[in-house]
Amino acid sequence: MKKKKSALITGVTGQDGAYLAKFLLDKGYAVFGTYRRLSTPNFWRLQYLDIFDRVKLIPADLVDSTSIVEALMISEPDEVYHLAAQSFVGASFEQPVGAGEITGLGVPRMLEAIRSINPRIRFYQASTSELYGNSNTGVQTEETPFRPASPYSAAKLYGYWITRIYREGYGMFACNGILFNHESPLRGLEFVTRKISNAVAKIALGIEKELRLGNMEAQRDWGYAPEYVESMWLMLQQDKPDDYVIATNETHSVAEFARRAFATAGLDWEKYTRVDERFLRPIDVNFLRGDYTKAKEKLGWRPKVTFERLVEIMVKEDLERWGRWQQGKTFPWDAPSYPTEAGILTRALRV
Ligand code: NAP
Ligand code: G4F
Repeated sequence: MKKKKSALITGVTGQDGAYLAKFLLDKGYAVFGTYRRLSTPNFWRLQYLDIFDRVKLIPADLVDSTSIVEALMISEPDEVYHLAAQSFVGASFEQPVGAGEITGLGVPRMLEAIRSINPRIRFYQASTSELYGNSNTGVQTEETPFRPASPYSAAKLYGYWITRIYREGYGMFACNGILFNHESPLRGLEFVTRKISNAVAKIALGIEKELRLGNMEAQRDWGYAPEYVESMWLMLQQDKPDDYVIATNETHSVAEFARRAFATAGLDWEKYTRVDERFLRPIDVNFLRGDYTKAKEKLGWRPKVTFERLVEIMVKEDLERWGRWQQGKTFPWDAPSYPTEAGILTRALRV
């Protein structure tokens, strides 16, 4: 009998890791995923998608090469999807060394381990539209120059190039997916879209009174995460390794997202939203818009869920969750145990 294809996902507990695990399980893969041994494990997304029992979990940390080697030896993968990172841009200004150590150096730790164990393993690197920074060229393609604007994106730039260097230098099948922002009800609460949808739900149900945001003029190209993970898989099924932009080619501001989100719950956003300088970054990326023509032509990939529908999906799901919570129901979910941001002290409070 033909052996099942096997995939190792680093960061399987995150938004993309969980959706990708589900996608690959549905394709018949044996799915292994690395997770961090925190004092309290973080498996809610896998439970939410009802795949917790089907993913084979391996403890590993990107700062620990031995644990990466172990994960590869246990899983013997055909494909590795390297998604683990310290992925919150705001936090990278607070922990720039951690960003370099985990998000940057984590990539060659993966690639070196693969090269020595089995260089035929196909490798996906989670690159990002943050690489463009404020390159101000309008629509961004695979050819647009990078100009990182955060410790996070500087670390991702290293990850991007080291992936290309292993591809060109050692002939490894290593691809960069340059993914623009993608969101979903499984998005972490630190990120602006989920922060908004969660707050809208709480305000609509009388649990919270206001929403505090930073730069509301920032514009992003926001897509729907479950669709984006398919592109990762498609990249690793091609004859040749390459790099691809994955995006919607549409841009909206944070203010527009907030206005629509409140409107979905029948509320006027201006009554409830305030600017709070704690959420401003030392440098921000003002405008992102990706041209996914190459992905469409070579991978046959295109986005389907519109911006309007994305906002609706996220707000409705958070409304539904908080409604169930008010009825005393319990289910895998992050928001009830998330601390109020008023208690979080950041460097911004000192400057
Ligand atoms: P996410 O939800 O924040 O997930 C990040 C994952 O990395 C989590 O599983 C986390 O584990 C793990 N991780 C963090 N530090 C680690 C370490 N030291 N060792 C091992 N694992 C560690 O991020 P996401 O939205 O799914 O994004 C997935 C990847 O795509 C990230 O690399 C991100 O930078 C990149 N990306 C995301 C987007 C987007 O819009 N979502 C766009 C472009 C690129 P814990 O659960 O233990 O924290
Ligand atoms: O939701 P964000 O934190 O996402 P950001 O910085 O664009 O990064 C995300 O997308 C990248 C792809 O481009 C990924 F590589 C990265 O891992 C991550 O997934 O912020 C979006 C925008 C920023 O301009 C930010 O300044 O929203 C602005 N914003 C305004 N108020 C806020 C807030 N962001 C957050 N997180 N919280 C606020 O209160």
